Amino acid sequence: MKSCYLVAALFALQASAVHAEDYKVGSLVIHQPWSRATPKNAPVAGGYLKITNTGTAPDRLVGGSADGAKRFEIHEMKMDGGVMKMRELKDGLEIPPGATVELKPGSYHIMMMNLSRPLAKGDKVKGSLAFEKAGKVDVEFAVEGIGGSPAGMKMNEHGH
Ligand SMILES: [Cu+2]
Repeated sequence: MKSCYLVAALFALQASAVHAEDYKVGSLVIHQPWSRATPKNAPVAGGYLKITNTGTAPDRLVGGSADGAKRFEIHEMKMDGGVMKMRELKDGLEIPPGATVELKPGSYHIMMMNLSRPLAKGDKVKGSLAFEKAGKVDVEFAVEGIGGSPAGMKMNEHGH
């Protein structure tokens, strides 16, 4: 019964990001990178994806790049004294062996900062991800609609 539930959950997730693709590097599989359309004059966009480590050793997402973004950071969101705050993960994000780590709104995410142009729904943003062991892989972020912002995800909390 557990596997049926998982399959249903996977279909639900895929339906929300139908334009995106999977990428492989080393023993890592990167599922469906996507981003969100940005409001005019908002120089920041989130990047979301899932990373599965099919190997036997841990790896870390340590950086990357996105076309048009001067800065590319890996963030986490956490409750801090009742307020949702985000901070940069300076040492990157660990992908344990056999695990799938999801970067999603309200949780771990990539922050594309100082964007040279707004992102529009349907755009593809070329970029790359850098892993400590697996190395670098080129990916493409599919830009979805603006949708609702996760609670507490405010630009002024970045403090950069
Ligand atoms: Cu952030």
